[in-house]
Amino acid sequence: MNLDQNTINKLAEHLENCELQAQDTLKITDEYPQMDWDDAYAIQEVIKQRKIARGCRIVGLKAGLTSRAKMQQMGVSMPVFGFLADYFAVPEGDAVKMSELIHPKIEPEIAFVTKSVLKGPGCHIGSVLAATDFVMPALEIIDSRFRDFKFDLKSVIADNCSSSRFVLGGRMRPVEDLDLRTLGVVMEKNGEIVALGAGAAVLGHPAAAIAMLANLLGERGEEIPAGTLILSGGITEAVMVKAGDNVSLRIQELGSVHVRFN
Ligand code: OOG
Ligand code: MG
Repeated sequence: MNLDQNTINKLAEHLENCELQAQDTLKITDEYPQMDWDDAYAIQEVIKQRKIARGCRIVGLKAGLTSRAKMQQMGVSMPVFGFLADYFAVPEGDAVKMSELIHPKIEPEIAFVTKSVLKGPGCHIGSVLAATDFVMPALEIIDSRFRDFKFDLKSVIADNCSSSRFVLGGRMRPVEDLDLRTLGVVMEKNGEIVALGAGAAVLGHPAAAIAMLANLLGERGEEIPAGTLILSGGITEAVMVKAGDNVSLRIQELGSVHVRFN
């Protein structure tokens, strides 16, 4: 670690205030180029603790930048991980309030819910599938706190990987009889197709994103408890949204989920 605890706390407070007040900022590595990976995750952790202290519950985890489409769109080359707080969840049928966000984008994902503990190192697709209770379609709304979504990997990790809102819907399906790689994915905005893909876009198999997360947490002595919701990462590029937009996602075998913005 290269940053002291005071600087980490100050950056966490600044980034969280940007989130809560829907204000953008410059990427923090501009001012702190010496920031390392541990510093970045330490800032994310302080943001999490600030939310818990305020009475929020942490309701899940997410992997991000797990598909080539997303890595290319954002100009980075490695997946990242973040957390989901209770108020990020938008019930299907409700509207996402644009006034609470800066410049949201939406992306199609496969959500996993676990039924047993996953603890790295050594987790692989097989361990993840064995530990999966069910999968379901998810729309993630990301909203980088960094101006024009311009960031590097360390800044985005500190910013809890642009996490903002998510919507779950469709059908809960156990994975036994599904090939998650070949599930077709269709996202529509206002009735027009804006993104097409298949599960394999995420690291060759979406369960590989969950295995990576378990192995990364394992390095820190942490595990993924049973019953954890995990977003496995955008399958296609993220798409800009504005007030009045309606977005729907259909995933083969998993049904559909919708959200609107106002
Ligand atoms: C970072 C968050 C990426 C995903 O699914 O790839 C993410 C970003 O693109 O702002 O959530
Ligand atoms: Mg995502």
